[in-house]
Amino acid sequence: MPDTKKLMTLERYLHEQEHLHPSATGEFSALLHDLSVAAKLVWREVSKAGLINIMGSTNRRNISGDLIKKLDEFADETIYRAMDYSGHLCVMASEENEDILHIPEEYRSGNYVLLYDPLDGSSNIEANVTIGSIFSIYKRISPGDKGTLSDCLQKGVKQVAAGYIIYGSSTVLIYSTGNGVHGFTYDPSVGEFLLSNEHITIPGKGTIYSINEGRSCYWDDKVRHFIDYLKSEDETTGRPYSLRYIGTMVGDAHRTLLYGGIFAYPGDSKNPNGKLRLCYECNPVSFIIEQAGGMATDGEQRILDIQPASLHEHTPIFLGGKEEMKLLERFLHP
Ligand code: AFP
Repeated sequence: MPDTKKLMTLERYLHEQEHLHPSATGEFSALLHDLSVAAKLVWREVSKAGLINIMGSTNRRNISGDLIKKLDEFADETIYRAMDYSGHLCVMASEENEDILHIPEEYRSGNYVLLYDPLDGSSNIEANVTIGSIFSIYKRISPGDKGTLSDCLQKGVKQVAAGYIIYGSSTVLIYSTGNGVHGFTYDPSVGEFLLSNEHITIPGKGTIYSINEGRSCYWDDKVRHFIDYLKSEDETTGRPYSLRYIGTMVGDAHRTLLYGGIFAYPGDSKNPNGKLRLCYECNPVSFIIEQAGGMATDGEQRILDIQPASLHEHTPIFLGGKEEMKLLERFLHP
């Protein structure tokens, strides 16, 4: 018999999961399927990013005569259009848009809310460095037909599903519906995402720290002492740690998910709330990290417990395996 794991497409996996839960309506499966279609379209453009520049360098129009769009704008529109018609969503919000995005009048309004960062790390595109798309799904809380801002401003703990797609040396979709974290790798030759990592767990202890050390002159002493500790030598505790920093949050978080260690974008004297966005980056990634057995905080409280006050607010973040997160706590709250 062939190894059926190798034949496990995202579609089939979602279908089988749905059957394990008799009350499931199939709405999640439909939403995740539509997201995977958007991911394939974004992957197609991302994988020819350099070519788009070459083709666009003369008259900024592609071969079909369409205006060439920046990739992040393309990803933003593609995800919106892949998700707007299904009747499952009542509202969306994207990191690229100031306000919430309503569902077009011609389509039904549904029970769910989608928040997304269409292309995280877009300043890395030109250098061919890993970028990704991140998503969060919530149940709507507002009455009525159209979704509202309040539907989008829910605590991360209310997420019913979250995940991301990484366009790296291969394209990988990671998601959780609160029942573990699962990964699917895109096989372009068959046009499908195939199950590659089921029930991913973050190592309890790692060997890597990940932070923009160029900003260390702005850090407070507690963060500095913690990082100094990780960098100092001690064989019995596995130090020094190695530094890895991509500058794409979803890439750094994905490596932390698989290899363990800690990723941080702390607040500092220039940016007290750090740089990363609570709703579009920190909540979905923290949901995944927690589901994989890790932890994510802003240094004071669990990221998923923060009540967002606005769509684009920032928060400091520290996430990683249990051992490094407990160690961090000792430095932040001695
Ligand atoms: P861009 O989308 O502008 O590239 O920003 C990416 C990002 O929001 C996040 O993905 C990175 O972790 C972070 O910025 C990197 O910021 P620094 O350049 O300040 O380290």
